[in-house]
Amino acid sequence: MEGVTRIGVSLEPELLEQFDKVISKKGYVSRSEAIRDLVRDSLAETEWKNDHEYVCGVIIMVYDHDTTGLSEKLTTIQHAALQAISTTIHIHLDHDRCMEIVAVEGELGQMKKLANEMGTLKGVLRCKLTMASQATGHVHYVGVRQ
Ligand code: NI
Repeated sequence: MEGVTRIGVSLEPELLEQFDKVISKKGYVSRSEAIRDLVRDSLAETEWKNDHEYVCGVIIMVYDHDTTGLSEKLTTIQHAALQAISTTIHIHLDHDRCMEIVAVEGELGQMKKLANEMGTLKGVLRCKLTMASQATGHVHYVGVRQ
């Protein structure tokens, strides 16, 4: 491969065996590609430790829509964070549960606060913030905002 530097990595046999099992399950064709992805993830996560960093990502949330007042609370929180949210996708998972994918952009600290605010509400079963990338500093609106 052009433009790459080869490095040697020493691993204990057990660790290598576990690693090979995981990467084969994930469908990696080479150890190098799996290691490159791990390095990228690790670098990205380190970048995301600065709460003032401008980033974009998604909040994935699963909640029980029968919990009294929950849908209204989630809507109120999202309206209050209007500038940070570019779009929300709502999926009815089954009779009781809904999933929401909220695309967010802004300062990391704000994104964490928003995810935490929603994630700690009664009836929210899971709420996870995943950062995708550093962002340019403006939200790309989908559709017209009033
Ligand atoms: Ni629903």
